Amino acid sequence: MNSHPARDAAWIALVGDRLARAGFCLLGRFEPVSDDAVPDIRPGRETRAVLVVGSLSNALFKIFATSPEAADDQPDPLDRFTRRILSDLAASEGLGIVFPFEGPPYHPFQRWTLRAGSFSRSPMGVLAHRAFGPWAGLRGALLSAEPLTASSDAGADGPCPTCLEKPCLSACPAGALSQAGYDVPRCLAYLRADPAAPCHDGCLARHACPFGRPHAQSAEAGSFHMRSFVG
Ligand code: B12
Ligand code: SF4
Ligand code: SF4
Repeated sequence: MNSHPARDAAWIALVGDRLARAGFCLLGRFEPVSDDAVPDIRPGRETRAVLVVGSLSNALFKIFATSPEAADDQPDPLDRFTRRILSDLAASEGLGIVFPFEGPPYHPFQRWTLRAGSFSRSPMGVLAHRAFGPWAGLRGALLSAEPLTASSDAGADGPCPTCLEKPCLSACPAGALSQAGYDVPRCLAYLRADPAAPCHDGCLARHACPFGRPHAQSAEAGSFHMRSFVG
């Protein structure tokens, strides 16, 4: 007997509400095929649907800041907070869960988010969305053994293919971004050489994107992420 509620539009909305109350958001969903490299929930229990969970930093940070993980001086507080909250939600809904920070090898979270729709890959490497711009973090994937009965509500494709000027590319003071991609060592060398560089409060290239400006990271959230990136 299936003890879980039907995975219909009402259930998806309920999961979305629970995520929003905890500071997260439902970015999209898809039915995996073998090329997607989505794991089984456990041996013999295949994943039939994936719900991609993300966050917008400013909403998440308000809630995360009051959590025990934010105050315990242990490593990776945001990842531990995310694991606790999303694992509880997954268990209560009879879902599996995997995280982007598990690895290496890492789960291909950007590939999964592109499969869910509404995003495009930006020249910076991050995925961009018409409403959220380059500001959505990817936080987890909920795995359902039951197929979803509601059809996908993915919106229009992400903005990058039709963004002709690509202001993100020219905004990098280190010249680390070009049509050829993101030169990570060059970006890091610039940041490490200049502790006063404005990028330490958030990547200037991301801030140059005209999409999703209301969701741009605050200096507090930006410096939290940049500290963990610069190491
Ligand atoms: C390793 C890693 C890095 C490494 C190396 C990236 C690389 N060259 O592969 C480093 C440390 C450089 C890095 C940096 C950043 N990262 Co990073 N990173 C990851 C991680 C943990 C694994 C990537 C991976 O190997 N996946 C496995 C492959 C098989 O999966 P995939 O989906 O097909 O992966 C694709 C991406 O890796 C992409 N890619 C290639 N080069 C780059 C470069 C960048 C900057 C990004 C974002 C992606 C990217 O190409 C892969 C093949 O299609 C992912 C989380 C995850 N699980 O995916 C985050 C992730 C890709 N990173 C992310 C972000 C935001 C960043 C930063 C921008 C944030 C920051 N401040 O720390 C920085 C860049 C610095 C800046 N200028 O601001 C986000 C992207 C969110 C989005 N909207 O797309 C992710 C998803 C983490 C998250 N939890 O949200 N990252
Ligand atoms: S500036 Fe244009 S190309 Fe760059 S991330 Fe934003 S929409 Fe994409
Ligand atoms: S953090 Fe600064 S140096 Fe690095 S890619 Fe962004 S704008 Fe360029």
